[in-house]
Amino acid sequence: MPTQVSEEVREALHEGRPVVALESTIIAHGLPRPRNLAVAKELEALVRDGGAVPATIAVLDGVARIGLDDAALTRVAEDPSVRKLGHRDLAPALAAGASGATTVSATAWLADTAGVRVFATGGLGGVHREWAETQDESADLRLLATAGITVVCAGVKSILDVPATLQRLETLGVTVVGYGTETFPGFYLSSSGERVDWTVRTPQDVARVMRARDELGGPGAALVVGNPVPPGQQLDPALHDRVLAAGLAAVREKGISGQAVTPFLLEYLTTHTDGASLEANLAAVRGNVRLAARIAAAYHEGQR
Ligand code: PSU
Ligand code: MN
Repeated sequence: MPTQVSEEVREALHEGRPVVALESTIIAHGLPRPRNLAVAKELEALVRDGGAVPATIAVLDGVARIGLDDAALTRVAEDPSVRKLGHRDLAPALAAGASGATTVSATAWLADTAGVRVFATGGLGGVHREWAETQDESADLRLLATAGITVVCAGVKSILDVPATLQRLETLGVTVVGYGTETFPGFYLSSSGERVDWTVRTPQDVARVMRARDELGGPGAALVVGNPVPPGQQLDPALHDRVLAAGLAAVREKGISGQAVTPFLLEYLTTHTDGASLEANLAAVRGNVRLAARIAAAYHEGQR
């Protein structure tokens, strides 16, 4: 089998216990070493504290792994040959026996296929600000239009064109709700300033939306739960805007394109904010992982 579900995750799914999927691109390509490994372990511990089983997802030696042991997690964090895999890269990576970290699109695909209902990440990919020239739009959006999974995120990355990304999510039929907020979160920032049509306030609220979706049937599409980073832990908005403008100029000057754009900008912000953007990013991810565990628990509670 090209897909391997860890024993712990398999048992939890079989017994109807809550499981939370975690992506690995943030570990391999979104966070600086060596801190990334500590974060990967911390996120798994947060899922467990919330009463769910963590399923970190990655491809190792041509096998899509759902639920990683310590050795696998360490490889994802430390091995520089670990690539970045979107969902379109999964089949060639498996065929070639390659190793790679999975983005939101690849993780959501594998999680959904394995029957994991809830997934936590930092910020989704989306429509880039230079879309008119580059047509760069993350494959995350396209996949979320077809995978019936609940994704807890701090909105979409603020390096993107947020209004355009929200428009695209609407076109694709992806449900978007704000968690305790009337505005869509802004990744490093608590608010993007854009309004959301629906607001939920508790994990049980989200579980009710999930169950309503199950009962409706019809075409599958993701439920995006936008969970803001607490205002006290957000990046200073003026600093954010200033450094991001310089980062976007650097992308143009250096001619960076394709998969490299997002990791470059995340690292640029970390360096040029003296690590403040990294702390905001981590605060957002931790909050999302905690909430995802509570949502998974509430959903499974209602199933019994
Ligand atoms: N959230 C973070 N850091 C990240 C990502 C999300 O806090 O690095 C990753 C996710 O894996 C997402 C990817 O799918 O960035 C988007 O990359 P691209 O824009 O190239 O599609
Ligand atoms: Mn892209």
